[in-house]
Amino acid sequence: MAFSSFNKLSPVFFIIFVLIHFQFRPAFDSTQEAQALFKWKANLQNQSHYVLSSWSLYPINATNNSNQQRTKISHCTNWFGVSCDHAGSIHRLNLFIAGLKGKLNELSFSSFPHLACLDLAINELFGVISTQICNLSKLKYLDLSTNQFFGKIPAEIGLLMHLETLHLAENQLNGSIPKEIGQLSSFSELALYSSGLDGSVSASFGNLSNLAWLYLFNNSLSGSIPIEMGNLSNLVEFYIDTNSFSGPIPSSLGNLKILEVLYIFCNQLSGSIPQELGNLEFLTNISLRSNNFSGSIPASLGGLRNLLYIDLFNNSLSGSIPPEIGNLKNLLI
Ligand SMILES: *[C@@H]1O[C@H](CO)[C@@H](O)[C@H](O)[C@H]1NC(C)=O
Ligand SMILES: *[C@@H]1O[C@H](CO)[C@@H](O)[C@H](O)[C@H]1NC(C)=O
Ligand SMILES: *[C@@H]1O[C@H](CO)[C@@H](O)[C@H](O)[C@H]1NC(C)=O
Ligand SMILES: *[C@@H]1O[C@H](CO)[C@@H](O)[C@H](O)[C@H]1NC(C)=O
Ligand SMILES: *[C@@H]1O[C@H](CO)[C@@H](O)[C@H](O)[C@H]1NC(C)=O
Ligand SMILES: *[C@@H]1O[C@H](CO)[C@@H](O)[C@H](O)[C@H]1NC(C)=O
Ligand SMILES: CC(=O)N[C@H]1CO[C@H](CO)[C@@H](O)[C@@H]1O
Repeated sequence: MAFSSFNKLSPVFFIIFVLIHFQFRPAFDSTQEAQALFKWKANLQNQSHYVLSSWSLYPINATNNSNQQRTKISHCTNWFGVSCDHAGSIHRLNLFIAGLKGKLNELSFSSFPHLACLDLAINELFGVISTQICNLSKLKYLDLSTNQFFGKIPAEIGLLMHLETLHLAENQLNGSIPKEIGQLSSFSELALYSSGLDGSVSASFGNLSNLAWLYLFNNSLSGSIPIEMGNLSNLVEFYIDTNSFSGPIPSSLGNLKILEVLYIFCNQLSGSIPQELGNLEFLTNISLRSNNFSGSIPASLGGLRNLLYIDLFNNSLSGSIPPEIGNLKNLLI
């Protein structure tokens, strides 16, 4: 009896709940997000305005609090590149190859507490990457590659605790890769190639236990390859070619059990090729070309059953080619 009358009443409770929920929803106001985007748009150069023509504040300034739902729906559903979560706050900004020209820092980062994905790749955005980027505290995916950003990568990137992917490739950055990136325990993909970076790679990178893809090629990075890189047990692709790394290849790289690509060509690395590289049973591509490696080619490389490509050209290697290399049945080159 009690249950059936409750069931009859429940739609009423539901409606009351909905009314309370939307009338008295505290603090977070999604119109602020829309206004922050609109302000950024106004500061971008004219060519950007065409692609962002859907970013209009008209429906927002024409409404008041009693129909705020409509306001949310407007920028969440109608604005190019903007996606919201179920609560109406902006979750993703996908504006890659959008012809945007101007400064990223005119965007008020602290206005987007729920932003998880910011993709601005392949535009003409410029300026330094602001330390305020750490205010995007829910960010998982950040792609600013192929723009005209300059200056250093702010150490504050290391405060983005949810960050999984960072792409800053093909910019005009300088300085070193902040060691603080080593604190990002969810990190899986780092692409910083062709971006003018120098300095050494911190041993703290060995802490990135989820790192799968590391693309640092074509910079001016120097110093040794940290032994701790051997701790990156989920690493699949390792590109540090075309830099100024020196010293030996640490034998710990033989611990990278699922590694498929090892490109370290065009550096100033020396010493012998560690026989432990023969443990990399999933390795398909290895290039050690154009370094100063000496000594003989380890017979263990004959155990790399999945190898498709090997390039040892332009080193100071000596001795004969071990017969075990003849076991590499899949080699294409
Ligand atoms: C940009 O657009 C505004 C208004 O449409 C115009 O007044 C201004 O001259 C334009 N600036 C450039 C550099 O084209
Ligand atoms: C809202 O903004 C539009 C465009 O900026 C403007 O034309 C309109 O007058 C504004 N409406 C109100 C009620 O302020
Ligand atoms: C790095 O780039 C910034 C901004 O372009 C510049 O002011 C600074 O001098 C550069 N530093 C070095 C060491 O080149
Ligand atoms: C290497 O990076 C520089 C910028 O630092 C860029 O100008 C050049 O085109 C890149 N080279 C290749 C082969 O990608
Ligand atoms: C990261 O690695 C460094 C050096 O290898 C170590 O000193 C530090 O405690 C590690 N930090 C974290 C957060 O694991
Ligand atoms: C990381 O690597 C270093 C050097 O190879 C080693 O001493 C250390 O125990 C490793 N740390 C972890 C957490 O595996
Ligand atoms: C509103 C807010 O959280 N602002 C912070 C943004 O990040 C800087 C650090 O770069 C902090 O100082 C601000 O307090």
